[in-house]
Amino acid sequence: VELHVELRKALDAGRFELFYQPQTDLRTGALAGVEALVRWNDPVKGYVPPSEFIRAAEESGLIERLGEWTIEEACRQTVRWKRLGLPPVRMSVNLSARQFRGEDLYRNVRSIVRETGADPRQLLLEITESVSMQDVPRTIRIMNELRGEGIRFAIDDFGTGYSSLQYLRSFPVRHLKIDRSFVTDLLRAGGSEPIVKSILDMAGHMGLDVVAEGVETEEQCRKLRQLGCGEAQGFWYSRPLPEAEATAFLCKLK
Ligand code: G
Ligand code: G
Ligand code: MN
Ligand code: NA
Repeated sequence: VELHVELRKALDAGRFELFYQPQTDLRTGALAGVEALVRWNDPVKGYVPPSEFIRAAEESGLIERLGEWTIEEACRQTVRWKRLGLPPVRMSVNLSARQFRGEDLYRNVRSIVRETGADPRQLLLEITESVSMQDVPRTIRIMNELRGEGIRFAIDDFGTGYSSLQYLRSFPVRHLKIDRSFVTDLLRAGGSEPIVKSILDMAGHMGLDVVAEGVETEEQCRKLRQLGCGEAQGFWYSRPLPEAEATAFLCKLK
């Protein structure tokens, strides 16, 4: 069976789940937010990561449904956590290129937010650098429409694409995510430290918050803090957690 057929069946059968990975404020150690990461829970294969199906979902057009489901589920989760008495959690959600190119993103997101009763100010939509650069005026227009609802944006995988700094300045974004590859290479002699420093320096001047991805060791953490990076996400703090474990994680912090 072709992958996109399997994916469609899985979507109909409710076999997708969101995992949540905590993001930590490096200055205070407090929770800064979580990133929702989709998983396909297949009865035979177990949890299948997005690297194995996002492309097929994009190519088949299924990503529009899957993406809407993801935003809706992330919104519902913020409401469930609120009902448990937890403080509002910033919820990052990844948008795919195709979702962002679709005409209805603004209306869809707006209606999902209204129907779920989520607070749009908790939502932080992540778009990759390459997606944001495809049609810059249009990207800015859609971002501004959603900004009008109180939704914020982050540029994901920053440093791996070719965004002009001039364009970056005109995007209504407040957050950059430093790509994991730079964190991995941060402590090696001749590694990525100069690049990370430059990104942090630029972000500081532009008033952008920075999240470093893929932080796996205490040494990386210490270095990032020393360089003035605001937030970190990675296995050092926590793997992406299924709902029940993420809820337990948040309850422990309260
Ligand atoms: O979950 P994992 O750590 O394997 O994620 C791998 C990649 O898949 C991430 O870089 C992320 O950009 C992408 N991804 C995860 N969840 C989603 C999602 O809900 N929608 C889209 N479009 N991409 C996602
Ligand atoms: O949105 P993005 O594509 O960056 O999603 C983050 C991806 O990176 C997810 O697939 C997540 O499981 C993975 N990830 C998160 N933390 C770490 C980490 O510390 N190390 C590695 N190798 N992968 C991580
Ligand atoms: Mn991301
Ligand atoms: Na990323």
